Amino acid sequence: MTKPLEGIKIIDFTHVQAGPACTQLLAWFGADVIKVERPGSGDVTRNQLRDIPDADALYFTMLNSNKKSLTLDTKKPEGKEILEKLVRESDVLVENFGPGALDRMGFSWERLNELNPKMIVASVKGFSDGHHYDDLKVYENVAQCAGGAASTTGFWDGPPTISAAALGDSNTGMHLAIGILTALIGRDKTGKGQKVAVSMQDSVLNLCRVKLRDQQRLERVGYLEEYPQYPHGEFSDVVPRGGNAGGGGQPGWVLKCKGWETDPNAYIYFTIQGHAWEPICRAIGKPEWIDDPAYKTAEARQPHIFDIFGTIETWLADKTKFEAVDILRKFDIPCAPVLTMKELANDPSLRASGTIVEVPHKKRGTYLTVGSPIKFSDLKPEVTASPLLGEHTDEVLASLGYSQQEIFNLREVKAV
Ligand code: CAO
Repeated sequence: MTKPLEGIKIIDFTHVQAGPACTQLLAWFGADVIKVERPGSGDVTRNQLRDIPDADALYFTMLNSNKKSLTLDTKKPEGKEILEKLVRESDVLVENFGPGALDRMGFSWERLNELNPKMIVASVKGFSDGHHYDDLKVYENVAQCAGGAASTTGFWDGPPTISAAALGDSNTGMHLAIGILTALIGRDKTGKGQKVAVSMQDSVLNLCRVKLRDQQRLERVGYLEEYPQYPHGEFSDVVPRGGNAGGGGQPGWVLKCKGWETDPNAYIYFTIQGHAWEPICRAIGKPEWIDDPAYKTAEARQPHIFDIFGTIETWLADKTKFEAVDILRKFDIPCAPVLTMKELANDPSLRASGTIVEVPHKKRGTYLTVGSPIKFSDLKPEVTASPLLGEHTDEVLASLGYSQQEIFNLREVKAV
């Protein structure tokens, strides 16, 4: 089967997580992704949080599958010459260096565009160009704070809280992938490449748009009826942290199930969907609530919503999270068990769908990773191992016309 991105050549000048997540996705869909790494050390994540001595860390292997690795010192003249050759014959260059690093290396957008006017140059930075913080280096949690996620996550009586989900890193990489694919389609029409830039702050904010919605509602009416602070607590003039409250119009909360005293994940998420009130009452054995004016409407329920959740917890007390969901699903109630990483890793449905995959690796043996979350009818993305440092240096240089002797000489001066 021909993969949709086959024939698209990508110079992957990325490191850590935001950039590599983007190029990995494109590699799964068939692009020829050549990761350019500094000789001797490579992407810093190869060494970070190692669990096996002398083998690439999972941090690296889980973000760099399906790629080739070329070692190149792009600060040396020989390295620059090789990069220029690659640029001339590539479709995309992706980078997420600190601000100005690519310019200092001598590869500004203008220079790259001069070398190959058809090439798309895609960048991740912490803040967008021209932003008053655009000189800052940024990691995941910094972006979550700058993009509005931290101030709105957690409990009202605790500090701003970081989400475990990589809203700053992988999320930004996904935005960049959409930008690259859009620019490739644009190039088919115009014949021209362009610069695609995504900032981590903007990408986090894009996912926090319901909180910007809430800021405007708060300013207009002075309260947010779906937050636990309503109606008994106080609102200030900024969107508060709402704990586990539902973000839309449906109240919800994390509720204890059987075993919660000893198992920190014996919980389900329960949603009180307005039109599902009758089935909820039937499911939890409270048919008398169906027509009770104190319970019948969402407005009537809101002032004592936590008492209602308390009653549901009493009903849940003798049911595991899985048993509870198996009952509630029959009543069409939106809910799910709170799943641990161990449960997800062993989930037969996720294995069958290719969302969790086992990948054989030359040095590590087999490791687990997350496969493509996007499913196609005509493409089954296959995940192959991440490359060893410099594994494809000879192959890539030979394809650029370098002889064995020339490659030997480049190694002698540590340019590759
Ligand atoms: N050959 C020679 N030099 C190389 C090279 C190569 N193959 N690859 C990288 N370098 C050089 C760069 O040119 C740069 O040199 P100068 O600073 O002297 O110009 C240097 O390595 C360091 O690059 P950096 O600033 O990107 O690295 P850092 O470790 O100091 O910062 C990070 C890391 C992530 C904070 C920064 O890259 C950044 O802010 N990136 C943009 C935002 C981003 O993507 N963050 C998410 C990372 S995932 O959490």
